[in-house]
Amino acid sequence: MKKNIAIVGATGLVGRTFLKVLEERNFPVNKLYLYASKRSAGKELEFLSKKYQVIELTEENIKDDIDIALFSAGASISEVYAPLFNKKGAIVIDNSSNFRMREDIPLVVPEVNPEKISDSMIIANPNCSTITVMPALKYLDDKYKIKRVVYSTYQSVSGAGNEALNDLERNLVGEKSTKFSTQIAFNLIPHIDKFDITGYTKEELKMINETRKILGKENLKVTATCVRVPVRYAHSVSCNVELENEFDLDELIKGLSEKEGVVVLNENKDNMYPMPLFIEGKDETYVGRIRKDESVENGLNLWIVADNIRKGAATNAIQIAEKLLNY
Ligand code: 11C
Repeated sequence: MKKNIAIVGATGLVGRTFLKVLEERNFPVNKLYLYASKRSAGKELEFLSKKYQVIELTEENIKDDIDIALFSAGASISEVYAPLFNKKGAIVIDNSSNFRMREDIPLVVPEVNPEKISDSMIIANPNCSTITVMPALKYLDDKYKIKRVVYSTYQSVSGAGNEALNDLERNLVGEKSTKFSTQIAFNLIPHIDKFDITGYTKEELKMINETRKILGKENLKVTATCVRVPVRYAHSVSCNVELENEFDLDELIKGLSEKEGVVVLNENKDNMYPMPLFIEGKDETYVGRIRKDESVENGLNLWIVADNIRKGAATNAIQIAEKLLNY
């Protein structure tokens, strides 16, 4: 049955990608309501060749016939508006960090823990860097039991939104950044989101905590260093993993290549490994450079890349909505 869909944050990078992905996947949309801030209200966006006017996000403007609301407007908007949409009967799939660690809210990657989709009125979409690694890590955990993970991320500027993409372009013609604190072109910034008192950034803590919640291993040893790189789209993650069980590398690679949501690109001799430039626009997670880490027992190194706006945000949320259709 067709659903009435709302998009909150419709004019942003993820908001616009929701529209594209809904179209591409032939999601059964009946009515479509597009919400954004006052500044964007009245703008027109296209869906299936029809123009829709953006509605200002206010409590009074929330329609009472919405089935599913896809949110990508930041944590403070989600905090206020998700319960208001719920009150009008809409299930919210939220891209922000606001509800992710709440015990009563499922945090879902559909290829990993679809069983967590319950009758909760809010379902949280994980952080894009976490989503990138989850399908591969879930396979490794199911088959060999993960003991410890070390993440080093290489995150594209689009993760910080449109203004950050503009910074990269500005820097390339010699102008200063306005979104980032410093130049991102020809540079790396080992600082994503705010620092907390431990010296970790919130992005790093999100990867640590969300990994534990999604894999259902609250005591998993996991650490992360998150770095912004001058790449437009797609986040890359170097993962060093210690497994409890011994593995045969060829068998492990074959098993990974059969995991839903994973594409193995691991032909070193042909320079076939995942690179962000070529993963942009794709909906799967790409895994390469798969090799043993001989410095520890049952150690493994992997390089994983996914489009942060698509699988890391819009596509994952819409895959959750697809699961709701059959729920
Ligand atoms: C980035 N991963 O690349 C962030 C963007 O918690 O949903 C997404 C932040 C979040 O800057």
